Amino acid sequence: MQTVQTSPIEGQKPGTSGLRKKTAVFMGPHYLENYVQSTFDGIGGVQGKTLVVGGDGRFFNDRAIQVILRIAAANGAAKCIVGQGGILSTPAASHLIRKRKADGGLILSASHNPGGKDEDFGLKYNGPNGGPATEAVTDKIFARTLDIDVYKISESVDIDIDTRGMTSLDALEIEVVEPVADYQELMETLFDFGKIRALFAGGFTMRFDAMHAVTGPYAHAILEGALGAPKGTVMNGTPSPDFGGGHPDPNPIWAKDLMNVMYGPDAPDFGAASDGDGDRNMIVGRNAYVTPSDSLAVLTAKAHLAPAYSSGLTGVARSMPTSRAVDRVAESLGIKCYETPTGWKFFGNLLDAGLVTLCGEESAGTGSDHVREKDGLWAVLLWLNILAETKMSVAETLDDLWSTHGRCYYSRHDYEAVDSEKAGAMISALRAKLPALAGTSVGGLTVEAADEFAYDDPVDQSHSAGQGIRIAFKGGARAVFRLSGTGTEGATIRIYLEHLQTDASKLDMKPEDALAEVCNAAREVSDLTALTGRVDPDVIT
Ligand code: VG1
Ligand code: CO
Repeated sequence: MQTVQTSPIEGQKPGTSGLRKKTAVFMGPHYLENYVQSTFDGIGGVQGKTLVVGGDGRFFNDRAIQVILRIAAANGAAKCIVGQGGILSTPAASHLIRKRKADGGLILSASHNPGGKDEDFGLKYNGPNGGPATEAVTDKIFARTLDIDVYKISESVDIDIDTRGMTSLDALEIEVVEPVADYQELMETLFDFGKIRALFAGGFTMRFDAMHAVTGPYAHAILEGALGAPKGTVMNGTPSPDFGGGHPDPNPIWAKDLMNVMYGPDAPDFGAASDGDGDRNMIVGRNAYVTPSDSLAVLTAKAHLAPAYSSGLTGVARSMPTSRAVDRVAESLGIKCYETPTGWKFFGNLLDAGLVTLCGEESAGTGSDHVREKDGLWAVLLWLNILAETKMSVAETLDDLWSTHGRCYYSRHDYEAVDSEKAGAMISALRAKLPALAGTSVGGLTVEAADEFAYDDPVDQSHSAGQGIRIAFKGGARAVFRLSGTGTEGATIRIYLEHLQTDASKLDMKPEDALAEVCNAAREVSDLTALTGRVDPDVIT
């Protein structure tokens, strides 16, 4: 064992779970070591603890795991449970932490960000409930990154993480486990696999785009294996360290292969995609893209058709920028809908306390109380279970939602790699305007209410301020502004646009037309172009 003198590292933003940086930064001298030691120090040490370790297989995943194991050994950890080949999807890691009653886990991923030597890498700590660390814990880790002076590391040769079974490193016990089996077993307890198998046997067709990322092996085993979908149902199903050179981000822009199939001449009945680490999902029917916000609303309305949720939902939650479609469904079901800040960690307490069963975010994350992360394949299986019961198409399912509850037209505009100072200045200027906005007219719309979202956790009473600016307009439109916490270059400004339409004759508009007014109003009120020099967004989802 070696004790290495080191100095503080720069990089983690306060309030964010884990760290995302260019891979080269993580590979720099002592950087990863410092962050792993800071994490261990921040959680009160790992002496005698059991940790789950795995990642999405991106470039540097395997090397980073070797470093983590050596630091865990030197810090006295009792055991590490590692996915074979270093692979674990984020939801599978969450499940394994819970199933094995581990003290936590380290997940290696930069999620939907591209991977490779010149792209992104990431590492985050999840707690004993299987979910992202709470702000109290991430604050301690962050504080430690600022004053770390030594790390401890074992001087061992590489451990074989490609072969299942038990091995050891000094006094650290290492168990290498098959990454899919436990997760698949959990899915079989939640859904009616027989019904879904019968759906496929009856000719229902599907494409699942794993985007060259971690869900490939899971989707092959579950969809084509256990559920009997024909070979070829899973596309881009072999994980690669650079995700085939693409962005493993399941949205209509980056999941182009799938969108082409679903809007092409021989479109299958159902399409879905998942991201780098398998926690996000995109759902699309034949010629029918489902916004993540609408997907959450549909799942809330129909979850009772799947065995795990047959007795109904205790409540639901959505992140603040997510559309209010789910609120309307929750109201009709007579259950509470919580509004939380962006980021899965805010759902953890609500799920642990049994206050909600389902939750979701506009950024293609949906999940339930079965784990403490969002779960891409879980959402796909719940959709399949629902369609197997209703025998409706995706388009019919959406029409049903909109005709019953109205339609929340929705879109997110991202402005990436904006100069951080300019982005900060834009938000500050907008914040300063808020008190005088109500009643004024912007871009032809009248402001009804404007504030900066803050959250009081109903379970632990913690207070989170500065969670995004929201402006509601008369007539059902809303614009939300916030800065991304996950970007790795400059600042990313996110503008979320929404328009609730309940007029039955206006449920069939093009989203960009339905949102044109609120889009103009948002640009005007924020002075976006004058303050940042930007006109058009880099990504529209
Ligand atoms: C983005 C999304 C947010 C999501 C987060 C992590 O954060 O907007 O909804 O929880 O990514 O997703 P931000 O701060 O960049 O807007 V992923 O799939 O890491 O796990
Ligand atoms: Co992800």
